[in-house]
Amino acid sequence: MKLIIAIVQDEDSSRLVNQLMKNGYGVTKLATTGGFLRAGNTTLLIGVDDEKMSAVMKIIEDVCKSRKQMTAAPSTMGSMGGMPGAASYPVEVTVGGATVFVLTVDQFIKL
Ligand code: 2BA
Repeated sequence: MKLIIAIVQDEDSSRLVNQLMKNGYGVTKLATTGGFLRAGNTTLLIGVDDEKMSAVMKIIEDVCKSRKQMTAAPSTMGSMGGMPGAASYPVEVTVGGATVFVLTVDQFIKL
């Protein structure tokens, strides 16, 4: 069994959860924040049997299309990653798509 940890854009998350549920996969949705943009994103935990991995990856790929976006990146100076009053600067970032980690699950227990 694998645990898929997928970090996706908030705007893609509802559709992705719907698609996963519709296809019978269990999913947990977490509200998270990206370290670079300091903006909300969504992390999904999806436990899946090994042979279903590629089907789940296909759903993620189909729903989470990447696109380019200009954004104001925060200054990364200072101990907490930003200095009060420091100017932000515009950067082009690729958003959407998905950042996916796949972990092997030792045990899956429901009590
Ligand atoms: P953020 O850290 O907010 O990053 C959002 C997007 O900003 C990134 O998209 C990337 O396109 C851009 N970006 C990140 N760091 C950058 C930098 N130093 N300079 C220029 N552009 C930069 P993704 O790479 O698709 O990442 C989307 C979200 O996935 C990230 O949000 C973060 O929450 C998570 N993530 C990405 N890589 C990760 C990792 N190695 N470990 C844990 N979480 C990760």
